[in-house]
Formats: sequence, C-alpha cells, structure tokens
Amino acid sequence: MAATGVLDEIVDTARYPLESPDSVGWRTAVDAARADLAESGCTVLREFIRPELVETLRAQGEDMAPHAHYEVERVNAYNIPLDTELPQDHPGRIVLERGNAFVPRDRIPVDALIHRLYTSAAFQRFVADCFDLPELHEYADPLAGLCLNVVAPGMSHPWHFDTNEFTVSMLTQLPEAGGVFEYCPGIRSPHAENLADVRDVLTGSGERLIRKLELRPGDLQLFQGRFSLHRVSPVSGGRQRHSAIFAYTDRPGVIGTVERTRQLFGRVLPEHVAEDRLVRGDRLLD
Ligand SMILES: O=C(O)CCC(=O)C(=O)O
Ligand SMILES: [Fe+2]
Repeated sequence: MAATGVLDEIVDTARYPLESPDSVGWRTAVDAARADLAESGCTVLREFIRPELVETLRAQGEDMAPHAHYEVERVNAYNIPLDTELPQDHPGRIVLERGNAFVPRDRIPVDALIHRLYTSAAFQRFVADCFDLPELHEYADPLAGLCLNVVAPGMSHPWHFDTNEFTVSMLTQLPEAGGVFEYCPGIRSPHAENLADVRDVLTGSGERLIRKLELRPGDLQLFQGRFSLHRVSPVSGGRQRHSAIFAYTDRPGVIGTVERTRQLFGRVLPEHVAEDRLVRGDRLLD
C-alpha cells in the first residue's frame, strides 16, 4: 500500500484515517463534516496536515507565488461580463475589484504537498464522503484544477459565488492582518438567487448574513461556494495570504470556459477553446 504510506506522512491519519474507510475514526470525521456542511455549507478539518510539515507547506507556497497571474480586475459577484443587461437594482451591477492572483496548476510542482494531496485517490474518496457524494473527479482543467490563491497586502478577493459546487481549500500562509474568509451560508439556492440579501452584503448592510472563519495553515476547508456568497477580506501588513484551491467536480472531464479562464489566468490553452461547451447542472448566473 505505497500510496497510503505517502499520504500518512502528510496527513494526521490518527485523526483523519484516510486509509480506513470502515473505521470509527473515519465515520466520526465524516459525520462531523457532514453536519457542518448541512448547517452552513462549510466545514474546517483542523490540523489536517501534520504540524511538522506546516512550515514546508508555507515555504512551498511562497516558492510558487511569484508564478501567479497578477492583474487587478473589475468584476461582479457572479463573474459574468460587466455589460450584461440587468435590472437597475440587480446586485450583478455592483462592480468590485478582484485583486487576488492565482498560480495555475501547470506552475505547481507535482511533488508539492498540495499536489500530492489533490491527486491522492484516498484523499478524494474521503472528501467525497464528507460531501456525501459517491465520488469526486479532479477538474480536468489544466490551469484551474489546482491553484494557489495569492492575496497580497492591500488586495482582497471580493464577494463572489463559485462556479464549482464543491470547493476544497487549505490556507498555506497567514497574512499579518486581515485576509479573513467571510461567507453567507446558503444565501442563494438552485432555485432562487435571493438578490435582495446579496445586494445587502455587497453594499455593506448585510452584517447579519456574514460569518467569519478563523483558519490556520494546514487546516482543510470544505465549502459549497456556489450557494454561499464569500470573500477574502482585504489583507494588510507585510505578508501575502496564500491558500491552495483543490477543485473537484462530481463528473469527469469538466473544463473552464474561455471567458472565465482568461479572467483568472490571463491566458487560455487549446483545451479551453475546444471544450468551451460546458453544460451546467442548474440555471444560476455564470
Ligand atoms: O482563498 C480562499 O480562501 C478562498 C478562495 C475562493 O473563494 C476561490 O478561489 O473561489
Ligand atoms: Fe470562491
């Protein structure tokens, strides 16, 4: 069981027994994650990475951060074109500055801890069970499947919904101040955009809807970001905030659209052009 042995070096398997799907420990961890997800669309598996590797995790992120695509961009919470025709009071008309930058998958070394986790079958099976899914697949996208999200001082990752229904992420470096993950559990559903509440959050009067998460490097976060508006608040101090984004889908072969890929990475690959016919499972914006 070589693959299991490798994972065992990285993950605190006493607490998260990824190699033993039938164990009490597995059930306990998965049940706790499912309860949180049902309640708020978010759960944090504390100290997922072994404490002695947290500095390696941080240093590897720091090494890859210069490969991020830096370009402050004007966006809206739905990541649809700013000239989309919308009613006067639609929150999609509110323009935000996206100042975070992504290191794409093709710039992340295959032996980096985050890459080893992302591609591990045992890890994928465990995460799928937490989401109560029969299986998960790596995003087939050569850039967006695995990213390091870099938020530099003075920047933020503004309020948005994810295209992906399931997001798995891990903070690898804390900023000195700010950079808090904030989210509005279930503010929309597959059947309702709930524009009034979204507008309240975007205009600063939605405090009642917002939760703030205290993350530490090495914690694993599972999140249903398609229905929960969320952001990383502005970072301050002298240190960037880094988080790994592990993108999975419930069906194989999913690739991002040309539009979204160019927005995030500043370039597209032939795969994006060829596959620009993604069929979504719902009719929400983006
Ligand atoms: O970096 C984070 O913690 C959140 C990132 C995020 O929301 C995203 O990449 O969609
Ligand atoms: Fe997101």
